[in-house]
Amino acid sequence: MPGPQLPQAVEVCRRVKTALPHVPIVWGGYFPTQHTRAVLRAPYVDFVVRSQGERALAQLVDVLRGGGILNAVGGLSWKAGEKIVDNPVQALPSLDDLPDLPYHRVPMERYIQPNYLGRRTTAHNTSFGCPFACSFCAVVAMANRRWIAQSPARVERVLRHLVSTYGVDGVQMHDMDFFISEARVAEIADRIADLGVSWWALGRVDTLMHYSDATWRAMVRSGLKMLFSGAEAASDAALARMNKGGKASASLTLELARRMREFGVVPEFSFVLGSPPDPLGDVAATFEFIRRIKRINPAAEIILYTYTPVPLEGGLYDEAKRRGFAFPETLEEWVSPAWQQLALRRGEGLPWLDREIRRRIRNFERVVNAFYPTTTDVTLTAWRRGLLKLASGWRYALQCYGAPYELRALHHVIRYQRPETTGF
Ligand code: B12
Repeated sequence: MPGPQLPQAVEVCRRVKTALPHVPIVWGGYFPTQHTRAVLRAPYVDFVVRSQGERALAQLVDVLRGGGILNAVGGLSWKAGEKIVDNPVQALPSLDDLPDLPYHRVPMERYIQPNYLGRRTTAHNTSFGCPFACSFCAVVAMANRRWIAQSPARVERVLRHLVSTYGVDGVQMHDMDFFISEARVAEIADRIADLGVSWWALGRVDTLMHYSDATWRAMVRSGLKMLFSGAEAASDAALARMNKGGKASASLTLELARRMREFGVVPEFSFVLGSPPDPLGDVAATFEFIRRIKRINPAAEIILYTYTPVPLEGGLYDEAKRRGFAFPETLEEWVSPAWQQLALRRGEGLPWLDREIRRRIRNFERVVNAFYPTTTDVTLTAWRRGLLKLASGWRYALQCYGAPYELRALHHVIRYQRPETTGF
């Protein structure tokens, strides 16, 4: 991923390359897939694996050991003298054909944490990819609109193993989109219903509104507690500009908030704020929309991001380039504090988001989060929640979001956790 771990990766690789120049260094994942050239320009990175990694990494190791040809490794980018060669990505292997993860080889206790879902929560990916092509999303470059999934039987087997061997009672399904196939999800729900596991996953608003009540009931029975959806925007025109696709619409988001209230599942809606061409208008409309969501379902979590380009030609990226945006060309530039901030999607350093717009977003966020404290923070006691609500009530009622210094001070005292940075 881009972000805080990048400086560490650069530093470690630089040192390894100096100490052990013969050791090949391979990068993979979201960041190298999107910014292959910048990564391979570094003298301390030899290879980049783009897209899915399991098979490609094994193939590369075989070639490096046995002396085969690099062109045969799917999705590999490599240096041939001055030139960089990009091998095509191969068909994605079926996830059921990949071996089970060897959990016993890692200290699993370190990957099991208490949170809103359970006392012993861990993560699992049941699928890879997403068939949509939203113009702000890094998944598109990674999966190129393909989607492959573990069968319900495989998912059941993995979860049973996690429960019986490690005492897991909560699972975050970290899939790019867990809910693409209703039949698969319904069967998974039936198969894991007796496990006593609470779970969380991400899905599209339109997909979830399309699900039958019977499937929703099965999901609830099986322990679904919270569900993340990209609401993205307050208007259908903005959704179209984002190339959200499907049947996504702002009114459907409101309907999902209502439906999830009925089923007792907490929705987590994320927004991509301040997109060109009218960032200020977009921000104001989104604030109003969020207030409507909260009226319908006060438990809904709200996560505010600002549009941060991903290198997808066409759509928003073209508009961003027209406004003077350009990605760094070297890793050294990427690890600078300014680009680290940008990678966090909070709006720093984007030509179309001036200080005033960023300030408005942060102030609004501060007031909403105080008036509706997150349900996911298990350390927030009832009186702390009450205090936050009391202190912010007048601001929320009067829509007076400016300069909320007292709330900032309060958030310092009552250590407040943002869902997007803690895993929810
Ligand atoms: C879990 C998660 C988090 C967790 C991370 C928890 C943790 N401790 O790891 C939390 C909630 C903390 C988080 C935070 C953030 N996240 Co996040 N997160 C994810 C999520 C849901 C899953 C990532 C994951 O672990 N996948 C499982 C691994 C196994 O899969 P994978 O990364 O795809 O890896 C495969 C290939 O990429 C490849 N591969 C990966 N690494 C390597 C290495 C080598 C050598 C090789 C050969 C191959 C290879 O092989 C793997 C198997 O096929 C993704 C969305 C998604 N579903 O993928 C977003 C995602 C990665 N996050 C994203 C963002 C933006 C953020 C934040 C910036 C949000 C914010 N504003 O705070 C922060 C940044 C945090 C940081 N430190 O950088 C974006 C990245 C955008 C981008 N441009 O790249 C994503 C893609 C979501 C999105 N759709 O936009 N995130």
